[in-house]
Amino acid sequence: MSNNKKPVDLTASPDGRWFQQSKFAMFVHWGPYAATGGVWNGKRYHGIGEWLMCRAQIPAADYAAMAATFNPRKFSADRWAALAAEAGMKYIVITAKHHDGFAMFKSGASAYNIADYTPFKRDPLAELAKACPKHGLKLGFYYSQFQDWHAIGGGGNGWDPAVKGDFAEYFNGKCVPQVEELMSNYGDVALIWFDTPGPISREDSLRLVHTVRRLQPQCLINSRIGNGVGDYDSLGDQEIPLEAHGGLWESIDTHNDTWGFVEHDHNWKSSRELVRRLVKVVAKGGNYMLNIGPNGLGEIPAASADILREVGVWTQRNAAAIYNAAPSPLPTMPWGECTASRDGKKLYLHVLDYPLDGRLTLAGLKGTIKRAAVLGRGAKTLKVSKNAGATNIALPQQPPAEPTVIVLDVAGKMSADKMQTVLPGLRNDFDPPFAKLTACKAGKNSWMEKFGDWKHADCIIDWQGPGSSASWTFKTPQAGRYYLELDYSAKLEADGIEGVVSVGKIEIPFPALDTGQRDAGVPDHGLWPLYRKYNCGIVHLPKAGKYTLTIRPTKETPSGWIMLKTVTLAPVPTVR
Ligand code: FHN
Repeated sequence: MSNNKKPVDLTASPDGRWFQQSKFAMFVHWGPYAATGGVWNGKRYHGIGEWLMCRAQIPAADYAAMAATFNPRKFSADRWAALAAEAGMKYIVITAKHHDGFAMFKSGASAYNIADYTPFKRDPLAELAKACPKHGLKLGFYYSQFQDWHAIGGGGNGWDPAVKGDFAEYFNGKCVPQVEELMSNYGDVALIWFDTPGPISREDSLRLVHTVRRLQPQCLINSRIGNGVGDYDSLGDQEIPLEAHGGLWESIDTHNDTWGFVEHDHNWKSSRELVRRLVKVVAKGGNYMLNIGPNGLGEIPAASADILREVGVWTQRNAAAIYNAAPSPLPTMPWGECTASRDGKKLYLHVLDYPLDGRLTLAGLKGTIKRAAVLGRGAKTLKVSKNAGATNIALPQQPPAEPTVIVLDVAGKMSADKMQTVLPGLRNDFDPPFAKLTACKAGKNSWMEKFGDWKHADCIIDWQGPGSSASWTFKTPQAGRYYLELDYSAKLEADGIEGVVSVGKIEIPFPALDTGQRDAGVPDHGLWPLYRKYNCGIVHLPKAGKYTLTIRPTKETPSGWIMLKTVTLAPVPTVR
């Protein structure tokens, strides 16, 4: 830590190399809300648990009375850190203070904290600061800088007049001093994760940056500090991007459909799904930070912990393909994703959807493959052959792991043309970011399923009648038959407006169908879109070669027509 009196160089950014190498992290949402399990006065709230105080409009005094009984006596920093390390995570970020205003650390700035306000009396952050290094983990803190539903003047509490007041009073009296405490009392802090900046001023964001830099010059600050003054980018909640990004960034995800513990949410993503998501993020150049929500006793739910251990088996075996991996040099592949070693001598092919014919095809790859093998499964090599510009790797008949990673040792510089490849037996998605657009736009659509449970879709929107189109050029190494599937949302006004998909010489018309919309049930959010899959018909690609797939409306589209998420060429199942 630096001397307080030193002048602070706000232009000096911390070294982000450790962050870039880490790739996989544990996010922890934990506070008194965990003790309610998402139930208040006998009513079950579905959706994110840490928002219970707001959703049930609990007066600050009543919530504080509940918080005063918070006693997570089974909390073990060592067990949490051991689990994170076993899963293959490299750092932990824990809620030091969430929107409920309750500090999960001993704070001189506010007595409303776990050590002074509850029978528990311990400081979990101090215990984690000790445990994490023992397990090779770094530690970072989440801090809700604008929203504080307990402090007078804190942002976000529109239901309890008792906390109305001056924001500056809260900001100067609680927020800044608590950030100072976090930066002073816990040794090296790897990063600070601010959240929901709301209308916070640039001056206030910079004040926080200044505080962090003064006390911990190497502590990274995420983008949710607001006003564009963070060191790295946090994407939207539960957002896994389709496109590669440069710079330092992370996807943040939930294990079930909440951040804070909710006793009735059992919708755990499987270890296979978690690894798929981790791989997708790493292949695009980012970090994957997965949240767990410990319960009111301080235990990580057993179902969540068991799944994380399964993830650990995979990350350990496939470590070389994840940690410090470079993003994919290849375009989207229907069987999965690719990462590369930083020296460019190895490519890691993450086979997320195992080809039924046991052949992994890479079209348009230039360079020499010296050796192909299943990563972490001994020295046995796989046969590599070339055919009509495509590289084929003979896979073991049964997938040796899910997902299987194939490592290619390559000589010299590998390159790949960026054109998408369509392969039989696999789902070939055509995604909005890679389309050529004429008189329509690429947009993003986000909505909640349950409260706070965000979903995101890249979409093609704002179609301008028959002159507008989206197209993708692709190549295929062989003839094939595919279902042509659309995934889209359309409003009533678009119902019946015909579109046409052309692939080579084939033209398939289809009617846009109203998919309906859902009342968001949240003030100021209007209606959420609903998406549907629509099968337009079967497309035959008569031979190997290059094709263009184009979609367009045939009539004027006053309401913007469809929000198109994906066009897919999907396998046509056959009898045997
Ligand atoms: O409102 C919070 C929410 O409770 C949770 O902490 C997430 C995690 O990214 N951040 C906010 C919403 O984006």
